Amino acid sequence: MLWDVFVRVIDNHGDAGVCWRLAAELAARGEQARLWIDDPSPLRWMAPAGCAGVTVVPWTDPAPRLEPGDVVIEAFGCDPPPSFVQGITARQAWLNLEYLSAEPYVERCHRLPSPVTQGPGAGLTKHFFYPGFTPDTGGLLRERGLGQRQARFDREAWLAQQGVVPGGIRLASLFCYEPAALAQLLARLAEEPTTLLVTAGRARAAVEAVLGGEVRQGALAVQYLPLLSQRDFDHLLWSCDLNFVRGEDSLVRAIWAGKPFVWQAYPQDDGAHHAKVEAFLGWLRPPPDLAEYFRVWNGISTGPLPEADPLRWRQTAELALAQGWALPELVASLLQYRALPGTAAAPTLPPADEL
Ligand code: TRH
Repeated sequence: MLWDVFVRVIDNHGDAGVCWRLAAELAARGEQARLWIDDPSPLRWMAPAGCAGVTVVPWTDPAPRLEPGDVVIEAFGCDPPPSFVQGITARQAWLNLEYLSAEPYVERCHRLPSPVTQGPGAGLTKHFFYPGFTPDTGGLLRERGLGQRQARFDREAWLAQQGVVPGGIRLASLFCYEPAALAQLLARLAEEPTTLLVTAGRARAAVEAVLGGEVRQGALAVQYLPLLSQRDFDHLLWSCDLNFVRGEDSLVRAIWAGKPFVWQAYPQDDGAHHAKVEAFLGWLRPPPDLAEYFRVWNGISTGPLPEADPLRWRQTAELALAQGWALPELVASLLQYRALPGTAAAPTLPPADEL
């Protein structure tokens, strides 16, 4: 089947990152995908090799005139162009893919219909589709073959390629916005030999704002990374003993890495991200010191970063990995949904997921 995936890049990398991953995984499962994106430039570094089965369609104004495929996925309510919507009929499934959250509304809203009352699509019905952390949601995106890739991964060789000599010391990665506790974190990491691999963009700027031009503080050495491909971003997470991630896509990748992680939710002016963090902690069930660590990192608590017990941190990460693997896989959920009667005819059942 042909899937049209629409996304607008608002800011940061998550919109493009999630939708590229989704399109690539549809293609890996034998589907054809067109990724309509208003700013394809991040894909040059995220996915330099492209992907067979995925066509990137620059979403220009006016939009290219293409007939809708079999399924339309509108990511994060981005409103496909009217000229395209005109061609959608009841034959197509039209889904509004929403942001990942562990909040309870996700289960309630997953698959709810959203009748279109205005514009060229009036009379049609879209359906919400929510990734999530329970069996009654679409689940988490996890590509086939991830386990095999991890098993084949050569950590030392990859680190050497990045010019990193781990030398038995603690290795941490940092992908964050501008957490208030950053200076505190750097000081804490500087207490024992640590190399901190800082990702390009906001994380780097935030670290530079604390350290200035210095790349050493106490026992801490900072190394700035270039923008990595999504594959190499995974390799980074697999290589480190501790990962700081942000937004949604890298959170999922940190879970799959199975290594201790701390997550910074996308900060919202009204503090809505606090509920998101708490809901995630409800799923993760970390020990209290680690939960407090998440809260301080997200500005929910103003106290000092607690000393988290590394062993229990590792156990939490292992539990998250196991819980994550037990969830539905997002692309498999989409394929199953598409095959249901009433969501437009589907010729075959989806391939069984590797679970
Ligand atoms: O970049 P983000 O902060 O994206 C955010 C969130 O998705 C947020 O919810 C959304 O509202 C906002 O954007 C607009 O974090 P996220 O979601 O983890 O996406 C980062 C993507 O970038 C992910 O696919 C990994 C990828 N990446 C690389 O491929 N290479 C890199 O070097 C880095 C730093 C990231």
